[in-house]
Amino acid sequence: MPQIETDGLEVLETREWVDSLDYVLSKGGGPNRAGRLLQQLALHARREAGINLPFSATTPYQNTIAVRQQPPFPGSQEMERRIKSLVRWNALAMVVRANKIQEGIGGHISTFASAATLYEVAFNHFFRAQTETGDRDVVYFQGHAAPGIYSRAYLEGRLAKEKLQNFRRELKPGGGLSSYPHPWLMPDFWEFPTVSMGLGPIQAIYHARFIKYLENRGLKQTTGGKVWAFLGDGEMDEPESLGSITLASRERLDNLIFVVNCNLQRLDGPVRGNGKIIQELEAIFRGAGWNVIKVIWGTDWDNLIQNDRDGILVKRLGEVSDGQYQKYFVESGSYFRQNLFGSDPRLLKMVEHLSDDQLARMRLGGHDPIKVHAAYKAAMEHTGAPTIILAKTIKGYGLGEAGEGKNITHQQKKLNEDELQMFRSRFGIPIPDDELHDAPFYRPSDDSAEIKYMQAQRQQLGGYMPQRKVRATPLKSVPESYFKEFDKGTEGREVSTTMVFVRLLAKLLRDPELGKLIVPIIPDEARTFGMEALFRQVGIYSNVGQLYEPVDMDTLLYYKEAKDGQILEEGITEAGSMCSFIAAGTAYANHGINTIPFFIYYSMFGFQRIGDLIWAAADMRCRGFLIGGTAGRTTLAGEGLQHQDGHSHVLALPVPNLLAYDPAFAYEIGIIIQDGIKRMYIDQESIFYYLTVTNEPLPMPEIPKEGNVREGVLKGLYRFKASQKKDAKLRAQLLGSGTIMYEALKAQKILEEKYGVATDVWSVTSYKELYRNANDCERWNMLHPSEPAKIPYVTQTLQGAQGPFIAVSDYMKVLPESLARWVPGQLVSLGTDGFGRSESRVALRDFFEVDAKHIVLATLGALAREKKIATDVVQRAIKELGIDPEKANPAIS
Ligand SMILES: Cc1ncc(C[n+]2csc(CCOP(=O)(O)OP(=O)(O)O)c2C)c(N)n1
Ligand SMILES: [Mg+2]
Repeated sequence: MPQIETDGLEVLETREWVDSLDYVLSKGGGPNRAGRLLQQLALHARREAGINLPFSATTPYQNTIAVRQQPPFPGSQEMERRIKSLVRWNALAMVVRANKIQEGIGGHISTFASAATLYEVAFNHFFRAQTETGDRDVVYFQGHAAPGIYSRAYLEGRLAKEKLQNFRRELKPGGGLSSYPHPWLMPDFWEFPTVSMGLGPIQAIYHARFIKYLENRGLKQTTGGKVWAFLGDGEMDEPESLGSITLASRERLDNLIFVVNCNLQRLDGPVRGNGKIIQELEAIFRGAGWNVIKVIWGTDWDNLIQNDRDGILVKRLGEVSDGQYQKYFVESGSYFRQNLFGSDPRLLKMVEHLSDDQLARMRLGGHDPIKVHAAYKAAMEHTGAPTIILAKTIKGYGLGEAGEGKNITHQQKKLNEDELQMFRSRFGIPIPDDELHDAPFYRPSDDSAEIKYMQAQRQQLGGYMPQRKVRATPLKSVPESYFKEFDKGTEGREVSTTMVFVRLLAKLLRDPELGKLIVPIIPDEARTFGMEALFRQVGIYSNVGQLYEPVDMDTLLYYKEAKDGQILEEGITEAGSMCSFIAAGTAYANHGINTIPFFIYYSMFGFQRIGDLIWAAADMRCRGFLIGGTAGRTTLAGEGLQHQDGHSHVLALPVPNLLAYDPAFAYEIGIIIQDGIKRMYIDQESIFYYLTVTNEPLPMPEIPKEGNVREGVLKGLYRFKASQKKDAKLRAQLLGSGTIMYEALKAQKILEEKYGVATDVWSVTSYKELYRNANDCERWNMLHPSEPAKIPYVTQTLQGAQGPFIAVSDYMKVLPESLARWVPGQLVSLGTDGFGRSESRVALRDFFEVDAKHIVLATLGALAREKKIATDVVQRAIKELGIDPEKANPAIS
């Protein structure tokens, strides 16, 4: 803020300068020329007198768009006001009714109440369901503004009244409306689940980037669609909201528009009571290179601000804190006059022509369609950078005593009769007093002027929004040949399952049809996973190509960036990478393109770091493959506690439509990925995959000839290696997974050779699938008691195999234990519960008791419990195997 001058001569001098500038602005070259002139002045001042203008991250507390730059409003303001009132009423009624019928069912009134103008201007003039070039806009609606969006859809005739009546009552006969945007629950309506705060903004950024990627790679022909994200000012505190904003400017995402509803409040109270959220966000986004448009004051303020030649009013407006502004919203006009303008007699003079009432009704920018329209138009036309619109509003606008601007307003869902009456009258809804008590919905007839107007506007913009559609046609086939190679194994050559995966990926990338649809996503771990060959093969995506000579240009596998590069090398951001995964995995719906994302990352930084984004992906019916690299608690030598993952498969359990596999062998990976592509992209199932791969080089076996291995791999269990000792008296079954499978195979040998125990070794590729199937059967049996019981796949498969059953994996013991009820015999589970250690694989497996000797011991112990061998044998084995029975428990050490 500049100093305000009081010295008469200085004031005069300043006036002269300002007048000169005004002259240039009006008569000379306009704003551009004026801008250049100011820059030259600043340069001159620095060069001649060493004057450095102080850095300012913010601009004064006024609208970015000057009144004279405002375009004329293209529609009927009066008509749009009436429509907006109808939307407001039904949104409010929806929540009030729901809570009348069942107290505590929840819902939000005040968020949409503050955002109604922001949405309505966009619905009537900007959101394009289809552009002239066949493209479209995508919109991330603020999650808890959902009642307003439903309300509009009701007025548009897209949602029946019964649906609105069942807001938040989704299990009612005929269905209801979900509380927030959930594509899983309303797959024809919602596209993006946004109510977990912060996930909307970061996804919008990566989505806008992914659209440019599709265009630059020639997968999407048309351009011009915008990604809009409607956000709360409180929501901007989430690290995800701000964490990736420089990506948007770096990538020049002029197809991205953030609209932040700055109602100055969050759930509990003010967002920045002692500060100013609009100024804070302006500084952050300006600093990050965004185009920032502030929409603070409505038309009512235009004259005051224009007449503020010396800037004293704008200075005062900039001094007042948000907490105090909130107080003005709930106070009288006289309080406003005294408190804000009373600080300076000149200010009081500026408003003396306005009554207290007029002062109290001075509208804010976010409630003024003219200002909002101007901002949207400027955002649409801006090139070279993303735009953020910071619109000042009042939370609970229109609720009056029931909550307008009050701290309790976020949770307000009940209005008494007086409050309903007031709201009804304020917005002119033609419902008589005696019908008001249960807040009836109100929709004028189809041929009313309001409905006709809103329909015409939407028609002009290409249709209704939001609307979720699957726009891609299914893939025809998955080429078999790429997967077959893995059935042969490696003939003794040692390779890691990561290498197997990378090889498969490289092959798929070469396919003339499928290849271009693959989207490899890596958060700065390509070299960790031996994927650097792909840099050269398909290139790293860069929106500007490669503007430098890469340091390793003379090598075969140089770091190649290209405009049509295929790899999304995201840098160190698992959250950002996951957003790219979601954008690519939902492009079948959003853009009609069957992109197939493969996101490979350190498995430890997946579910436990970005679990909420994975949950959102599931909700969104996202497709693709999450690949947890260096997975397993004991397969990663040296790295220790922070890196060794022994629980991602447990964390994968809660995600309902996620299939999780822990493959041991090359052919298993081939089978799973082939079937995955088929199920997701040909059969169009709303599922996605999690596969763990490890970095331990091991010889990959051939696919067993006997049994239906393919089915077993996919369902989660099959016999990999039967014992040759048909006549053995002692028998047991070993269940192995991932790399620990090799320990099970070693144990099989020791048990047979040293202890005369014949064991079959089974490969468990997916505990999750087995668990899901068993529960499904059990549930069906419970509900159909008089029909023949369904037998879970795990039980069917192990039936006849003589127990005990010893299961071992590189994950927590709870995974196999989840199946205990359905395993036909005693189940003993070995796993890696506890914190990891920096050590060698051998030492780690000893520490976690998942190596061959512990498998042997567990097997003998189980046989002893079944009285098939004597305890002495087990006692002796502990010695023979070199196990220290007093060693610390890894689970808690
Ligand atoms: C990650 C997350 N944390 C907490 C919440 C609960 N919550 C829902 S709305 C809300 C306040 C939102 O404030 P703001 O972003 O300013 O939106 P407004 O309603 O004011 O427009 C909170 C805390 C949530 N939905 N997501
Ligand atoms: Mg808010």
